[in-house]
Amino acid sequence: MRRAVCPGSFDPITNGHLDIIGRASKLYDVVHVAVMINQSKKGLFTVDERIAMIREVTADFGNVEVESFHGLLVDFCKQRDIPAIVKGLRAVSDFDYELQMAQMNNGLSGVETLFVPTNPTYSFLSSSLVKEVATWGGDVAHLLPPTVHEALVKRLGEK
Ligand code: COD
Repeated sequence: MRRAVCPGSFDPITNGHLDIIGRASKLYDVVHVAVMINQSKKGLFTVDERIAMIREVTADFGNVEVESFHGLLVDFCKQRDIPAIVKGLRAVSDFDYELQMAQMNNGLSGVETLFVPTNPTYSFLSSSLVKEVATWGGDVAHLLPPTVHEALVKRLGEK
């Protein structure tokens, strides 16, 4: 069984994330989506809310498992016998940090990182930018799955 993991904060999942997860799901038998818990970063959505949104929007892929993890990504991989991390690369600016993490993770445990070039439609897209634009009333509906967009508008309205 070929397994890979797509890790991230997913606060919330965007069409850019979804594109990478969908493409990974065609290459691997099982794709684990790991919502990595960073206690120093207060999210707009709780980890459970993020997991529920990701499960809903990846259900049609048929081979995606979603869970959270508190700790090192390499330990998530070790515990589930996952040999590969799949990451999207948006621009050269992503590369420096992603390369560092890939080399650190490989040095720690031998896990490989595979980079998938982003769909150019989403090359400028990040969860933080979407939240910022939506906070000021900008239209981000085309950048998120519809149910995620609905949840974002509702959450920002509560603030
Ligand atoms: N197009 C394509 N891919 C995208 C896009 C887009 N528009 N947006 C995001 N992605 C991909 C990227 O591969 C990105 O890395 C991933 O989705 C997740 O993005 P985010 O923004 O949700 O998550 P980040 O960048 O906050 O995630 C960082 C991790 C949680 C993966 C990292 O910090 C980590 O592995 N932490 C666990 C602790 C650990 O092991 N630390 C040591 C690392 S060496």
